[in-house]
Amino acid sequence: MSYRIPDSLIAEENAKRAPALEDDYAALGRQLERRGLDIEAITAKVAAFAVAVPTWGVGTGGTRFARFPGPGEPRNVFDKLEDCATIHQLTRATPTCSPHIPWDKVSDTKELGEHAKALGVGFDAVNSNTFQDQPGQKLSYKFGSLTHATKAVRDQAVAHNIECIAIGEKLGSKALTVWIADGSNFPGQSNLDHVFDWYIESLSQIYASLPADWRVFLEHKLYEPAFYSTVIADWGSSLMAAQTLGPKAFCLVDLGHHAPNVNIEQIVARLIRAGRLAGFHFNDSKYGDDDLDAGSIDPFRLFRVFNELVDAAERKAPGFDPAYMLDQSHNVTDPIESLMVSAIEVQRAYAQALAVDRAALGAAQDASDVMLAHRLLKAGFQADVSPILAESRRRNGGAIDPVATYRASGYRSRKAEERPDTAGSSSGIV
Ligand code: LRH
Ligand code: MN
Repeated sequence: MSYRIPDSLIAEENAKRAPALEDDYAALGRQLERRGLDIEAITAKVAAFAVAVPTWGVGTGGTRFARFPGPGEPRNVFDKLEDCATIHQLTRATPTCSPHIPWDKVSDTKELGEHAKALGVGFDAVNSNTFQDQPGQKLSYKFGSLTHATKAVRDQAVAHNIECIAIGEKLGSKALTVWIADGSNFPGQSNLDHVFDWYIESLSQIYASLPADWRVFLEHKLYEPAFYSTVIADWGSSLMAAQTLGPKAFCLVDLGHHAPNVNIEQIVARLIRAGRLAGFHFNDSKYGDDDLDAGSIDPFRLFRVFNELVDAAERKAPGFDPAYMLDQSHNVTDPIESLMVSAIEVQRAYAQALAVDRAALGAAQDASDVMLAHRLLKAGFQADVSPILAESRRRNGGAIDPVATYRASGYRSRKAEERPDTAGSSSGIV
């Protein structure tokens, strides 16, 4: 029987921290009340907030230079789901995971679904992969996949995406995320217009295979692995494609997929306006698509994104139903600790955005009172909402301090015993 953290240990660890939490929660409640905000209303929303964990994120990630696996690496998707379940057990913020095919492909998908159910984990959007060649694959994706100049390659990539939908259906997913690496490294290498035609031609076939209640999420990315042009490089190309394909096509925003200093929250506002915001791959970055932990480099940016999301929810923006997922690579930390902390930092940005006095902000904006408007927004970001996050975990049966409780459990060293090092286990990215 593989080790699971006993709920009694969580209760024990919580008992040590409950008095301090009650104190801090009451103090924050009084502080927010003075600003006309009800802490209970915020806590209730935070307790209902969920972000999906990437199955590919629970193994140690790497770069093209190296990967330094840690002890107890997940050996296969069954181990990955166990670790996803542990993240949810402690944070109560990650009830679903986002699978990646074929990295998570198994011979018996039904068995995988039952394993996940037994662990109390569900499935969010399924991700296709035509950015790598698989062993035994007939045609290579070296020069592209859904937009390859050769129709047979495009058809092979379309077939893979349709297979991902079939697998996702068995697992209970309701969306397919399509990110393609297609692009060029040399001016002249590809016709920048033809490739978009082929993208629409291929996605139309995938779109036609979507079950009635499914959505397709188009993920744009400025560059990498293509370093001169990328077919779906920005939100404009993604939105053009979504609007061409039909009402079930939406635009997914991976925070790391933009040029430095791009105003991502404004892109979010525009996609909400168009009714085409699919949702997010949350992470953080300083230079390129660094896939660092969400909120670790620029938490104010994450807050500004959530400010747009809370505003859209409050004004009941038509078609507003974003999917929240993490997409990170954990090269130097225990992936479970990084994913727990990242899920909490995403919740923190949400709670801070809920701690903005929106009526006063709107009035200051309408009065062009620049400094008052800015300070009203910053007041949300500057509120230390940690007691709200901990209290929502405690109420949901999670750990007041997930990282401390995880460490107290010895989960990682138990997994190191259970999961003998399998050289070259490709659990993380690369
Ligand atoms: C591309 C990406 C995409 C995933 C991959 C693992 O950079 O963000 O979402 O398929 O990372
Ligand atoms: Mn992504």
